[in-house]
Amino acid sequence: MQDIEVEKKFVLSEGVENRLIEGAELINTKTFMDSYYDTDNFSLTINDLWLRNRAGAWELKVSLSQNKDKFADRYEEIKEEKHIREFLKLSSKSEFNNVLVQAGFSVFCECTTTRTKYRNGLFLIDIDHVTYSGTDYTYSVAEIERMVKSESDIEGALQEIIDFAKSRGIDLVSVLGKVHVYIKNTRPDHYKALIESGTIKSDQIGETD
Ligand code: V4E
Repeated sequence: MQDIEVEKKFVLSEGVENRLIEGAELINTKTFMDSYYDTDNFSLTINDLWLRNRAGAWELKVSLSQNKDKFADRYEEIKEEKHIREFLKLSSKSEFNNVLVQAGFSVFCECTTTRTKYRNGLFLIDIDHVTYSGTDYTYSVAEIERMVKSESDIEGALQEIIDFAKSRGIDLVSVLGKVHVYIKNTRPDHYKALIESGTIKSDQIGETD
């Protein structure tokens, strides 16, 4: 049986990082760059589809949330190029980069994340500090994750994550993802399209430094 990731992101404002990692075991720190792709009319992201290349590896995140008001969003992660081509109905005839260009895709966001991973009991905690090519602002976001064995354990695990965060005095506000933040700050037409499609909700918080 495949484990299911239950995860929730939190705003990483002043003091939150220390409260979150108190008593946790440091696992590692990694830095990686992501390039996110879309067409000129935002055909992927208005449908909550996120295509990226991270260190040569492709990944397409496909929203599984039927209800956009749900507290935790869930995404299927398609990692094989062949399956990404199938999902996006792209030709299998030439090299993936060329096929993307021919189909009108280009990079709209390049971001570099320094991620420090901690473990606290059953919780994995990621602290992400993000910079964006061509801008001078930075964004920080925390994620708490728990693995469960079956769908029926998801709600309980999510509640445990929320209780853990509350016990550390962390605000439970709706947070923007790192790519959302870039779109909001740098791509007004794109942001408008995501608000209109319901992919981003206007009350989601994403303060940059
Ligand atoms: C899923 C998604 C996007 C793609 C980037 O996903 P994200 O989880 O922000 O990045 P990262 O680097 O943590 O990915 P990982 O290393 O875990 O694979 S861009 C926007 N979304 C949707 C989304 C959402 N609806 N809400 C929040 C808080 N974040 C992202």
